[in-house]
Amino acid sequence: IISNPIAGPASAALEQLTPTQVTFLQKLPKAELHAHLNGSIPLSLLQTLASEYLSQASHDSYSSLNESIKSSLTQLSQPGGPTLTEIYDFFNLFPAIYTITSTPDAVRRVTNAVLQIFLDGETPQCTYLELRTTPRASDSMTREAYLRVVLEVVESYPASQVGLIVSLDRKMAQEALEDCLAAVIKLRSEKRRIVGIDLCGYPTSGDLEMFRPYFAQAKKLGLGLTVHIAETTDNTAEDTRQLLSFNPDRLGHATFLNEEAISIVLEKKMCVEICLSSNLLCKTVSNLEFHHISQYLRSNHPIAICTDDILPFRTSLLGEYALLLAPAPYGLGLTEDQVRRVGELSLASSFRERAPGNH
Ligand code: 6MZ
Repeated sequence: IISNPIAGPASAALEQLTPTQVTFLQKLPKAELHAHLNGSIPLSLLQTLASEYLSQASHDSYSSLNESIKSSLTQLSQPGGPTLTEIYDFFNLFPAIYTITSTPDAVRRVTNAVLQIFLDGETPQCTYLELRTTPRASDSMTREAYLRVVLEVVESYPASQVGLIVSLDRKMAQEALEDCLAAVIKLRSEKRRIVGIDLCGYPTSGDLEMFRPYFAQAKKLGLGLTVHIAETTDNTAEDTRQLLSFNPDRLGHATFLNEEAISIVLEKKMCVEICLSSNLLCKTVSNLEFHHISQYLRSNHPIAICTDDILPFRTSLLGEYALLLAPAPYGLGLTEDQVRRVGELSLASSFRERAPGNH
């Protein structure tokens, strides 16, 4: 059920469940709304791509990689994948992953593999998936070409099953943002299946004000907006205030919202995308008992349970739902009725209706 061989919190929770409970979770209608493409590549495929890269790269191109990329490539090829001591270790992996997924062929293969994990098989992980990814230009692709490759795979599934969110990275320069938005506008005009925009990346970097006109433009196109917010204690109150002023429909993580922010989120009913294993393994939440999900469950506020990045967080959507159902200390010990309600809330918060042709 979980593709990473090293156990994490989700596999420990799954082990606590009876076969009947597992079947209940498998059949439960639910939406995965927060899954990053390049954080969800199965370890076996990453290892294949890493060895292909190492065998094809000329000695010069390998030796030009910096030591940290070389060390991440080595970590990725260990049986259990990378070890995370804190959230910043996680972000340091991406330069290595991007080194081996920078051709159209690699992007097609990883997108296919990730969609298969979530959607194929006898018991798909979810009823509906919103996959997100950051358009990346390389020697062999423009950002638009990157999106076209991903969309081609996404659109091989029905619109009722999957939609694409285009992520913008907090570190992007204005020129890259312009390029991304131009590609999104063009692809929407061709009725390609982009349903929303996300803001992600290293939690404290970037000049947020620069994003304002781009988010406004995306909203005008009818796209949903979700932003990673207050993910670490390093995020300031001003950062949070600014992100909320963009009027997002959904929020990623929202772990460290202050009182003022919480009241806005509750009043505007912004859906909170909750990634339990991600928070535990990045150590932004020490224990499920203290997780901010509790306040939203108490007030029946819209939430969606999501995986974030299944590879480093050693999870699956089923595993994340197991964390709801399993008894403490393995999980939150919710009842099946409560878990069913959470599944409904996730489906109600999707951007599915925003697919071209639907609005
Ligand atoms: C913030 C995250 C993230 O877009 O290349 N990403 N950003 N917080 C997180 N939680 C721990 N997990 C992933 O997928 C990888 C990119 O998603 C963002 C990072 O910017 C990462 O580079 P794509 O498909």
